[in-house]
Amino acid sequence: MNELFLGLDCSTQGLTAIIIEKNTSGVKFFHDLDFETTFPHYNTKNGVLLLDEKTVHSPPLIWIEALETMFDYMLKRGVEIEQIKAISGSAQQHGQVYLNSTFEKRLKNLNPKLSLAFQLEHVFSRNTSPIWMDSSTTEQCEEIRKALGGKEATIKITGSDTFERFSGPQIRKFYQKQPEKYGRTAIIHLVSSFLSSLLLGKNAPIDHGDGAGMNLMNIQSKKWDVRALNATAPGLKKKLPKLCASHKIIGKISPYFVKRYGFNPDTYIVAWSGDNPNSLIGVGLIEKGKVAISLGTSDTYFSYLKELSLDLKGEGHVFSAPTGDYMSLICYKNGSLTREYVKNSLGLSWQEFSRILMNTPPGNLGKIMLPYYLPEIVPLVLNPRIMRFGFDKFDMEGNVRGIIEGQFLSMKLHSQWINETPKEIMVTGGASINDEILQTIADIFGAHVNKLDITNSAVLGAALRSIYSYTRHFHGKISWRELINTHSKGRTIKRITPRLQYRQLYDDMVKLYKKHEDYYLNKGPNPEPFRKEFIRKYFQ
Ligand code: XUL
Repeated sequence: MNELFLGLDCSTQGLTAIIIEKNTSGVKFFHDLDFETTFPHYNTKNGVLLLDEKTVHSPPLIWIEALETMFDYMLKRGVEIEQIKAISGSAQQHGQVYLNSTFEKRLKNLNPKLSLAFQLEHVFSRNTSPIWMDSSTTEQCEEIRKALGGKEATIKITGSDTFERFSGPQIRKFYQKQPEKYGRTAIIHLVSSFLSSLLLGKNAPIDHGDGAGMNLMNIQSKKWDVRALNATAPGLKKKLPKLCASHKIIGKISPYFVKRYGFNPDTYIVAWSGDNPNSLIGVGLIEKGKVAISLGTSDTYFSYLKELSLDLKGEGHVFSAPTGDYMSLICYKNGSLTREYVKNSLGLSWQEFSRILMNTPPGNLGKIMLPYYLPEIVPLVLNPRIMRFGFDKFDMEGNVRGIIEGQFLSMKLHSQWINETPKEIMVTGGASINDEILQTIADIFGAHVNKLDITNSAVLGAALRSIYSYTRHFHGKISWRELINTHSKGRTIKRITPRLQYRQLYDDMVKLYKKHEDYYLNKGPNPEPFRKEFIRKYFQ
């Protein structure tokens, strides 16, 4: 009999679904919905509402409408919905959904004849949700960090320093600026636990992976940390869902979906998690030695950690991994939107962009770009500006190579704390289809880059997590290795080799890049003589 498993991924820009079977690597169903174009009535740009340069929200109702539109589409396509055994999901991390006291009552009394978005329109105590792109909470970050005893103490308690986009500082800002609305908030979900609550028909727990991105969960005990709660907002504990292990089966699907879409009443819901923890599974990182780079709206660099190992400098994060171990992560806000901005401002198609990248010399003739089109997380840049050294915005070649080298030199520089010199990099996310970008990554890191046939590894990871939990529940043991071997291992469709002749050049260029970053951000010495020296060494 066909045992099907559904994974969903609610990212910044869209919702994706995948259906797979337990014992074969084939994909039974795959579909993507883009928020901006499918739901234009929410007036989002790339799925977000830019309220001001630092304040970035999304309308949570769009996520509900996307979920039901996806199920409508599955029905229309004749998907064997009743054969789905378990569902898990992935969502952009950190974003919060603020709900009033009617939320759970409404979830329990949904009318299957009416749409979900219609019935849940009034459950919000805040109509928009701050998301991970928001950087408006510097003040609150400082207050919480101070209350927890400083940066190192904060990192030791929560796994990360306080960050503008993390849920705790965001909740504190809401409490400070809109205390009445905070008072009327019965529960605060993450995007992941919000969506799993819909499927479950009641409030769902937050899993340890996504919980670690809040500055509220103790990274050792995996419980809400009383000191962090107190430093954030009064009465917060009562407003937070429970925490649970990422592999937990949190219940069966709500009768609403059984009646409206024909799901089997015995379909199990597995805790949802953040997109990065899900990707870790999707690309098959369950042991040390490999790292992954995700090229999405955000670019992230992550790896599996057997043991808790913190970045006391404070740029990176440690989250719980779906395996119950840990993962390290560094997140860059200037990902695909910045690449797209540079491409568009030069009037290029992606094909032309790639051709230029292929035909320009590694090292960019000594031209250096600091790629801060948006406020940046690593390093912290709150007043963004693209900085060019040795060229201007009209130099087509300089800009194309400049943006790609700038992004990945920065990634190489700021990932050094992980202490893992990768020999293999798994690359995922939309831009991973671009071989020229992947070649630049391979050259800069001096590592093989593996390109996968499924670019959305988060949605694949979600489906795999649902298989893992279901099988563990019904058949006892299942190993991650077994699952990864069946579903992730054979997905490498291309292996890009680093060109050894550029190793020394890029080692020097990372140092040169750092001098430019120090100059611009920390008032360091003028890097121009070093840039000239680099040009003399490699291009004259
Ligand atoms: C991770 C982060 C982003 C979001 C967007 O810390 O902020 O990667 O999860 O998808």
